[in-house]
Amino acid sequence: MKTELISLVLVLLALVGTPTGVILYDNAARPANEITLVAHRPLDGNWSQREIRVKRGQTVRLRLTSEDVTHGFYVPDLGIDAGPISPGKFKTVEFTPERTGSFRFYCNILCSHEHGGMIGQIIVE
Ligand SMILES: [Cu+2]
Repeated sequence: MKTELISLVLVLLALVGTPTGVILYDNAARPANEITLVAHRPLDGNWSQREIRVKRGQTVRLRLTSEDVTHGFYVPDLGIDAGPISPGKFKTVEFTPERTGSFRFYCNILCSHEHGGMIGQIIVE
């Protein structure tokens, strides 16, 4: 009887504790500032966001993906070059801006004749 009670308590602890631990761990691992940026050819609307506002000193995680062809993501003044972003795949870039200002981002992989229009800016406040 006592063994059964102990088993029951252990099962309950596992049932409640596991999801709680997973949620706590997931939140701890995820920076406060996660932004998903979708690339598509300029005629279809360009980047999903052409202006990204972040805070100085706060770590930003960018999740980059493409809807059509392979694109690039390049922010020379922040030292970011994500390399090729394949359609349907995600690439993650993390950075912590140390100074305020406005930083241009570009597509740096020739994607279409509208390639030159694939620009935007990261504003660090
Ligand atoms: Cu391009």
